[in-house]
Amino acid sequence: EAAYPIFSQEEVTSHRSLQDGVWVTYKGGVYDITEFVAMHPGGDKILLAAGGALEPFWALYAVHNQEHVLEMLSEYKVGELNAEDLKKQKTMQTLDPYSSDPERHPVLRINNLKPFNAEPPPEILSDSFITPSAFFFKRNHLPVPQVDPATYLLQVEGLPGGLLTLSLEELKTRFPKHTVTATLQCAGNRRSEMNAVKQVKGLNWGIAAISNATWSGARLRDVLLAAGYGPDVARRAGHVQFEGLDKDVTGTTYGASIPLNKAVSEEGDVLLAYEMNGADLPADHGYPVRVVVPGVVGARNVKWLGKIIVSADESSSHWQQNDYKGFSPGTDWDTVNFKSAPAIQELPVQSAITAPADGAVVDRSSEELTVKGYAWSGGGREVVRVDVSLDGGKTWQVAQIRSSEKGQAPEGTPPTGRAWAWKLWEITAPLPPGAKELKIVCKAVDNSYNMQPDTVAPIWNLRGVLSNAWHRVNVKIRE
Ligand code: MTE
Ligand code: MO
Repeated sequence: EAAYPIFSQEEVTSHRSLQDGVWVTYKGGVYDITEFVAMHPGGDKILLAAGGALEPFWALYAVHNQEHVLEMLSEYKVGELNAEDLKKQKTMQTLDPYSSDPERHPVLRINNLKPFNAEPPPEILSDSFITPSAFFFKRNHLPVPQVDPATYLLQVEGLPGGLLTLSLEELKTRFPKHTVTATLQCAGNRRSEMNAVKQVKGLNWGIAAISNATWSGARLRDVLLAAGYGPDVARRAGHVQFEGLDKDVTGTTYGASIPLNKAVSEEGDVLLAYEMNGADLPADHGYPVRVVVPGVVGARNVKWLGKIIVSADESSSHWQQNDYKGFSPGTDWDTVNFKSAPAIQELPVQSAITAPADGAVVDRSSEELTVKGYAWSGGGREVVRVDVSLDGGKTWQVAQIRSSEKGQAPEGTPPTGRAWAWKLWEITAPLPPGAKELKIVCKAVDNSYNMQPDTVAPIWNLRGVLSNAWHRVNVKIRE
């Protein structure tokens, strides 16, 4: 191997821009990746590592395609880091930003450990209308921040009253406590089915990146009114931005925004929640305060809430601007223009089969089969019907919406436009005589008569979001 020149950390650190060149280190090697960055402007988080080590970024963004980066790196090697600076780097890197993450229940299926992303087994999901917090899916982009409730302060900016600062105690005592049962769903729920059509970028979620809980807290509307919100504000502002207290290595916090209308509407039910299922929010779900935006994609339900900003603009965060948007199946990473699509807010109608599992075998002697699942729609639209087929969609039966069960669904229909919670459904049907296999399919209909598309390919998109095709499960019958 040819001897490479030796560089100090200081020399590496002086290369942090396209003008001065972009250098990074990896395992003691020094790499000049200027050309790569110039070819992929803004497309890769790699620029954040400019002048420093790649390793801590890979610990944070473990999901980003490391193999591809490694391959590309080998072409750009220009030198070695001197021994002393390499030793310093290694000491720093043993400080794991995830070491204070909370314990999690072992039943969860882990999609990614650091940051922690996990979903429950589907059959657990449909066993209870309210998902116990330990089983609620968890989707973190960053380490879980440790927040001291005694010193926690929530800041509210951008209103005539000036900066409003609230302690946890003030949030709990100055505003009425409001309780809402709402389903959260990640935009990437059921992404694995898109992956099966053609590779997408993102965590390979199954059908359980969705859960339902009871949330209690102050209404965002009440807090904004207390900070001086009024009709004049509505004329100049259009968005409410949220910043989390979770930060990446550069100090950038998780952020998102929702339309101002949703935030201030009396029927919007947007909460600054401090309780989940009747207890303090668990660390993974945003302790001590998170935003709950019923009917809206998980990504806008900002956890570990630090700041609220009423603004003319959407959040400028990566997750609002360059992620969580839908595109045509024909759009790929070379042609995608994130500015051309709106940020996902309300989600489309969804349903899935939680039991039996795909590939299950049922005995002919059991004569009957019970199929279970969930159904939900965004924007407060109520699911009014779930159709189930056992023969791949040739014939259909209407499933029963379950009402008496653990963590019981409220009686009656929710107010129009405020159906925030999912519906659990089931159907028990005789095994069709002669059939060796059942092709079970489900599809839901909401009260705007929105229906799910029948196949994945026409809704495939490069980020694998909004995956809501008919859900299909195949089951063998053993004679
Ligand atoms: N809020 C912060 N501060 N940091 C995050 O990483 N992830 C978002 C959202 N809020 C996230 C966040 C995403 S993408 C989803 S789907 C939901 O939180 C998941 O909420 P849960 O972990 O309570 O299920
Ligand atoms: Mo998400």
